[in-house]
Amino acid sequence: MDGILSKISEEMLDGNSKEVQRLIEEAISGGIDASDILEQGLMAGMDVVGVKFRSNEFFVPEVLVAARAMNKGMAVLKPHLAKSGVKPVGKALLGSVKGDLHDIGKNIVRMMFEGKGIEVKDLGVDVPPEKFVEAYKEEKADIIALSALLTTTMEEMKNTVDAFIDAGLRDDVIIMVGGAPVSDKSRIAAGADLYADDAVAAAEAAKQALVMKSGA
Ligand code: B1M
Repeated sequence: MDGILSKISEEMLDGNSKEVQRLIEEAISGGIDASDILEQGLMAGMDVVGVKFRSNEFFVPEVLVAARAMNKGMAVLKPHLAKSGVKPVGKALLGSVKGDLHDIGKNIVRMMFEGKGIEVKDLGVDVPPEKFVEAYKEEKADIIALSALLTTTMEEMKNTVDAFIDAGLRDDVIIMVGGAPVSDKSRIAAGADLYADDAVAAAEAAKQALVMKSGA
């Protein structure tokens, strides 16, 4: 079983979904704990993806390919994680704001969140403020993550924050914003809590906020 976890990471980086799934099955039958496979195989691989993305060694296609392999691996691993009682570090509701149909960056944010052990409910694109609030009531997430790619849709970040205020739920959630035209200045204008300029930073900031929230 030696080295199988790093092999899972390597195959994930190369986007070899089938091999990732096969190795996970082999690791499970070899008695390796599902949480070790998650942390030292898939999540460790996703950390490497993050480093390579930051250093321009990986671009969007490579990230998507690795992320797809991670998802395929997760599908095999999930039932075993549930059995061994591994809980996600928190839950995020993610979406591109109302009027915004761009989702490539949002999808990378989702993969990076999942790579950090954060459960994600992806509400898709063109998500109106009231849908975020409704979904929050149903899902009880910790983080609301808003992606905006157009200067014209950035105001929807503030409208979404305001919808949480109007619903009396603002203090219950951490609201994070991001997307190409978004900056920390726009975060302040929207009344959000966190801003991250890329998907790697977003996942790191989200995990840190969740750890602080849980008081760990
Ligand atoms: Co559009 N588009 N587009 N487009 N599009 C841009 C954004 C634009 C900059 C192009 C340009 O004019 N140079 C421009 C916006 C100008 C502006 O407002 N400042 C623009 C425009 C104008 C439009 C339309 C209005 C065009 C038209 O119809 N006249 C239209 C609007 C549609 C709508 O949304 N209502 C439109 C449509 C489209 C397509 C549908 C054709 C397609 C989207 C396909 C899709 O997403 N499924 C598209 C694309 C592909 C682009 C460009 C070329 C690429 C965007 C992208 O995916 N980048 C873009 C120009 C460009 O950026 N070169 C452009 C790659 C992606 C990985 O980066 O999304 O920035 P990004 O995500 C990053 C970070 O921003 C961050 O992490 C990601 C990874 O590190 N991030 C977060 C993202 N969300 C985050 C959330 C976080 C934290 C970080 O916390 C929650």
